[in-house]
Amino acid sequence: MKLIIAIVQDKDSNRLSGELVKANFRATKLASTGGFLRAGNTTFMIGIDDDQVDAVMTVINKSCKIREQLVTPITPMSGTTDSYLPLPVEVQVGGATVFVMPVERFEHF
Ligand code: 2BA
Repeated sequence: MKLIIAIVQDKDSNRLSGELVKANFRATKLASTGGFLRAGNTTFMIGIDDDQVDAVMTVINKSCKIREQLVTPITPMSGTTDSYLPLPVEVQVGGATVFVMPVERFEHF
C-alpha cells in the first residue's frame, strides 16, 4: 500500500476531489500553508494499493494547473527610511507537489 501526499493550489482542490471521487479513490483534504509564499494551499492524503499509483498520478496531473504568482521579496532593509522598494518577482506554482510513501500497516476499524 502507498500513501500519496499531494500539495495543490486551492483553486484546483475542488476539481481534484471531484475527480478522485469519480475514479473511486478515497482521499482526505487538509488546509495547509506554503512555507515560501505563506499562502493557503490544500494537501491531499490518498491511501491506495501499489498498482493504483499511476492512475492517481494521472488524475492529479489532469486536475492541477501550473500558475504564475507575483511575490514581493522581503529584504533585510525593509522598514528603514532609506530602503528601496523591491520589485515583485514572478514564481511558478504547482500544478502539484506529490510525495509517494510506503505504508507499513493500514487498519480501518
Ligand atoms: P510555497 O512554499 O508557498 O512555494 C510556492 C512556490 O514558490 C513554489 O511552487 C516554488 O515555485 C516557489 N518557491 C518555493 N520555495 C522557493 C525558494 N526557496 N526559492 C525560490 N522559489 C521558491 P511549487 O514548487 O509548485 O510548490 C507549491 C507548494 O508545495 C509550496 O508552497 C509548498 O507548500 C509545497 N512544497 C513544495 N515543495 C515542497 C517540499 N519539498 N516539501 C514540502 N512541501 C513542499
